[in-house]
Amino acid sequence: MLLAGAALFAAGEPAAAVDGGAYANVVPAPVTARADRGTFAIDRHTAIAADPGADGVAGYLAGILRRSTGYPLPVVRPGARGSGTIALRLTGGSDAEGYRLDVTPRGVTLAADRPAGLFAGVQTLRQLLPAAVERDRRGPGPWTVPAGHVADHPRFAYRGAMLDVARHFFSVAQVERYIDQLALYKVNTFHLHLADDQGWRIMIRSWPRLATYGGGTAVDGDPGGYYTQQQYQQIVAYAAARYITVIPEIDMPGHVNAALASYAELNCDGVAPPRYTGTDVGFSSLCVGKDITYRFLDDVIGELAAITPGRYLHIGGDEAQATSQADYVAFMNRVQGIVAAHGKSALAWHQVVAATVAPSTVAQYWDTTNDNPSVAAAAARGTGLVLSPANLAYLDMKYNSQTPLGQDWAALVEVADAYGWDPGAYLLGAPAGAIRGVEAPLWTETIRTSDDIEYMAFPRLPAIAELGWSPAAAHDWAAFRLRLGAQAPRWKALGIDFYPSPQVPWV
Ligand code: TNX
Repeated sequence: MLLAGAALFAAGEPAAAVDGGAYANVVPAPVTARADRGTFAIDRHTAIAADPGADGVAGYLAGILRRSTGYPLPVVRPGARGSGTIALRLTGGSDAEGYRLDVTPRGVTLAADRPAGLFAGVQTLRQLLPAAVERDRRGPGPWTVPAGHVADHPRFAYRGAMLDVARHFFSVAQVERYIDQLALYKVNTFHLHLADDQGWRIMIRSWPRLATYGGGTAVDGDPGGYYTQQQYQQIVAYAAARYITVIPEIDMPGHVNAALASYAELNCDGVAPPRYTGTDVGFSSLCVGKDITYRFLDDVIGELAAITPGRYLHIGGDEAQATSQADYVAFMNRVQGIVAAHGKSALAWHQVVAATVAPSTVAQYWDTTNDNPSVAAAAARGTGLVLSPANLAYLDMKYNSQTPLGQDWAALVEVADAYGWDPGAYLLGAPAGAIRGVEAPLWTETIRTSDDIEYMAFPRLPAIAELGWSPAAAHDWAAFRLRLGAQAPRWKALGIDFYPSPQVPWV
């Protein structure tokens, strides 16, 4: 088909996807992609011509290209050069993340209404270049981009990944490394699970022992740690520079042993329990009847809201087995009000639907069945849903019984399982319009290093990311496994330690 000069790979044409070279291998699959005749070559004369407002994206692209090509790639204003440029044009409409990419032998034009769209388009452009462009050392090239055209926009506004830094702590550098990997696949939301039974990972200045004592341990007695507010803001800024919004989670009323251990007065009996380094869930609860609980939460939520630019704070709400149902409902209702009082909206695990769900609250569904009438009913009443079914989207599930890391309580999750569902039609009785998107959580009871994170996230994170971005009509396992296999040289160039699933024909 390439020999015919032009080939259109629209969503839902799996046969074509194999023949289109780089354009057919983009993950997540674009809405439309067409390969044309010819190539554009980046050379030592190439400039990046950025509209005002596109300088941030231009600098990011230049950073990637300069490292591997060794070329200067100056960022200039459009008009300064005619051909030989990579032009980043802002078209000023209201499409939040869509973009158009045109590559001809004369140059590259990437156009989008918003910088976030340009950023998404840059991720596509990276995948059209040789994998060696991802190396952090200069290579010989040639740095060619096949000619063609892409018009693209996401299916869902929320495309998330979660990292649990409570069970094991990860440094700012490790978190930033993961954020860079999320950006590759157009993930736009980073959910940071900051507090759980085993550790409290963010400094709250009005309650400092949460971090200094409650953050001092991790699962198995491994080293703890916490982020200062400045470090947290560094993570938020690093994500924002990649058009990724951070959603911090303080899990409550359960999953709070680290807080209870840090302040005796938060306990109903006034006695602080020891810190916890095991992996059980569902044994701790805030004291729902005590006033100090709500002063504490007002302080915590207030400090977190002040350093979180995104709209959402995640208030947990899962597995509150140590809280009575009446207490749970009263508590979740009150906490949603505290979040609103600090100008934010709540995200909560789906058990929140047992309470009175505020119109702005979004529920995150993690159960392992597609049949949950109370969550579907909430969605029908207007509650937005983010889907993270544990047996499909949890990155801490083992791939198979031999996987050295992870758990298996929800399922063994091979790549085809992670990819094999449709978020828009998954939850029985939930209107498609209630689905805000998908999220791939990575719980870290068994995860200790960046290699561990990557081994569990790759290749399932790109699978979930594609479910979130690509049109339903593009959903095709036979084509996806080929496109996924073609990513391997990029992961190797980036030093990503991935699971080489036997389901995928790795290049
Ligand atoms: C369930 S499902 C949890 C986490 C655990 C995870 C381990 C849900 C919202 N919570 O507390 O870390 O399983 O797979």
